[in-house]
Amino acid sequence: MKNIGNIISASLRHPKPEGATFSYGTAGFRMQADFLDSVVYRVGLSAALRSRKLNGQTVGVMITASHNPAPDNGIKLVDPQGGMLEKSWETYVTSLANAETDEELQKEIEKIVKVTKIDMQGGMNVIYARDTRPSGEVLAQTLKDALDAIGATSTDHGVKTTPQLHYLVRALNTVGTVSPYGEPTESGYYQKLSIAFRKLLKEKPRGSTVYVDCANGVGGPKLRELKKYLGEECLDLVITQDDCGADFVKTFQKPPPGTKLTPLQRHASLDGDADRIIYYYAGQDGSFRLLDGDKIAGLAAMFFQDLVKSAGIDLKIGIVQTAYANGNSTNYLTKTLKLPVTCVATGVKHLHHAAQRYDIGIYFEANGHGTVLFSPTALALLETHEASSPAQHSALESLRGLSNLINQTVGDALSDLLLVEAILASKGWGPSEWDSAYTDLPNRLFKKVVKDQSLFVTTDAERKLVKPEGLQEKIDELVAKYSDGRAFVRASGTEDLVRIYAEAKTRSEADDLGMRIMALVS
Ligand code: 16G
Ligand code: MG
Repeated sequence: MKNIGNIISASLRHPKPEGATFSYGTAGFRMQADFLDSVVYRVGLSAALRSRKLNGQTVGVMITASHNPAPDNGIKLVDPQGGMLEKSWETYVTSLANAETDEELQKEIEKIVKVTKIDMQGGMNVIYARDTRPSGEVLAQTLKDALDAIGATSTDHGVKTTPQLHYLVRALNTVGTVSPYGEPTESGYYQKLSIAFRKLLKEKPRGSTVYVDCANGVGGPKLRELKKYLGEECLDLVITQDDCGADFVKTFQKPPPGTKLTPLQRHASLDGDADRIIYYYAGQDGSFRLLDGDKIAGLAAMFFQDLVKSAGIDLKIGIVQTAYANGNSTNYLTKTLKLPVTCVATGVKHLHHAAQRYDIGIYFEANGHGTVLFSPTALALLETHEASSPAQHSALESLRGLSNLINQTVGDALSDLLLVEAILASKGWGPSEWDSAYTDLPNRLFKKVVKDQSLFVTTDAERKLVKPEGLQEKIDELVAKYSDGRAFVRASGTEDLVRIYAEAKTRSEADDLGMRIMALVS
């Protein structure tokens, strides 16, 4: 490889911390920013190799640690179609990140080139962006160091939300093709979303307000930008920057401290890199109500089912959830709407993959990560189908609009916000009508620091433990004692601990079940 000398000499400036082991987790590498330098350098090399493997198509790199504390950071790769890095490549990236010496690094690079049969003659294109974390700027420099050393063409897109970077990657790779994804710029992204949203609202003024807390992250400035494109008459957005965000609201089931809820007023919280959103509101009686990812999935499923029926077309709708989905949300989808539901392991990449099996695949994690995917067949049908009545025409137009409004590369808080708002506007609903589809089963989430989280091995989409031996039987025995009881234990993919989820018919039963399993795990 002709640039190997450059790669190794630049690598001297980014030495690997001795003995450290890095793993490509649920959403890439994530840790205290101080330890990330060598990882970022090597991810840069991997991105370039991946691009070369795919004939120079543009690959994306995002520097973010999502909702983790400010001193953390992370890095992940985006494949040319805008989705997450293909699974088999996670191993290669990990082997580069863990090469102990520069000689080993060279060997690993040469091995990847050989094993994946990369023809090194030709260009490599990589774009990158970061969220607003203070450590992002220096890490972006390191990334550039790697891309320069290996000889890749690269563009720094500065501060972006994670889904914006995914959008840019897909848009860049589809310029001039039969299905261009959109103009490959940040303003192209806002234009695509806002034009679709205004069309869906049929330019009708919405006249009500939604309060959005952007978790002190990159969502704040970007939502402010999007707001300019939307126009006040379409949607009145009040943007706040609380420190907590979606994770706090979901975990503690209360509004961010300092946020006062007026009954029936819509509120939403994003996370740090704006790929996750949840809604909440106060009921007429002032009680706190959560409208999480499951509720968004339910709303979207109901809406898409109606539209597909009204449009008179045959498209198979399916929903993908994880074990964290509330039992009653699954009941609503399967028993009330009678739609197929698949359960997969935690992490956007697993849901995304499973959702691609449907014509319209709706996927949401309870924590608010999610989107809706239209298969190529579905898109073609929407394009060509001729309506035989004004009602069919209108439903088809709405489906077309939604396919543009929804970011199909990855879950996107800004796009999901507009999706929810478009559905509510179309139904003339407030949050309580939306909420009335079903009532969540009371549930509790615990975390437990253990000596070695790798001892906890799961199966059946993380719903059952195979190791430690005997533990699952004990959990089953406990669960059987509670009405509508369900519980599972899994190792976190982003933190060094074990998570415990329990739900049951009443609040006290859910608490009790969770606490007992916590004691078992200890
Ligand atoms: C990451 C995942 C998210 C998942 C969460 C689970 C992406 C973009 N993000 O944030 O989907 O819900 O991890 O974390 O894939 P845990 O393994 O610590 O429970
Ligand atoms: Mg995130």
